Amino acid sequence: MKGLEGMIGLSVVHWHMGADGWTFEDGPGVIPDPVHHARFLHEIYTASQPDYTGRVTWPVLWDLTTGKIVNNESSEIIRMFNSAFDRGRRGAGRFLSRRTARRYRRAERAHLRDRQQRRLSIGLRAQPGRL
Ligand SMILES: N[C@@H](CCC(=O)N[C@@H](CS)C(=O)NCC(=O)O)C(=O)O
Repeated sequence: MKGLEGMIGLSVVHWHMGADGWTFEDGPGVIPDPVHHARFLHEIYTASQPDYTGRVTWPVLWDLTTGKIVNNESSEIIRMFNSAFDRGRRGAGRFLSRRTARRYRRAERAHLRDRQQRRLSIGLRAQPGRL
């Protein structure tokens, strides 16, 4: 994808999330973690930040140079891949076409607006006496 296969590795967790979260347990489609040889995804979060206690979700973008998680937000990772590697790499295309990227941003804005409106109306219902 975008000619980045040689630059960006890929690991895939097991489809089943157990009591201790996502694992790299052997299974269909699983690609083990070659950096930490982690058994659980949470090991990767604590390798990045030892006192991490938040949610452990995928995707995760890991930086081999700094030894830290760069980002775990899919929409931001897509945006980074779409723009970060464009300059100076001949032959590397865009991850999304400009048109698709525009549509994606529009849909994302609409989604955020909807979510905000829903939260607002839930907030108003929860506090009917206020405002
Ligand atoms: N902020 C994340 C959320 C990702 C997310 O919820 N991933 C799911 C798998 S598709 C997950 O790991 N869920 C585990 C959990 O919520 O505990 C994103 O949209 O990229």
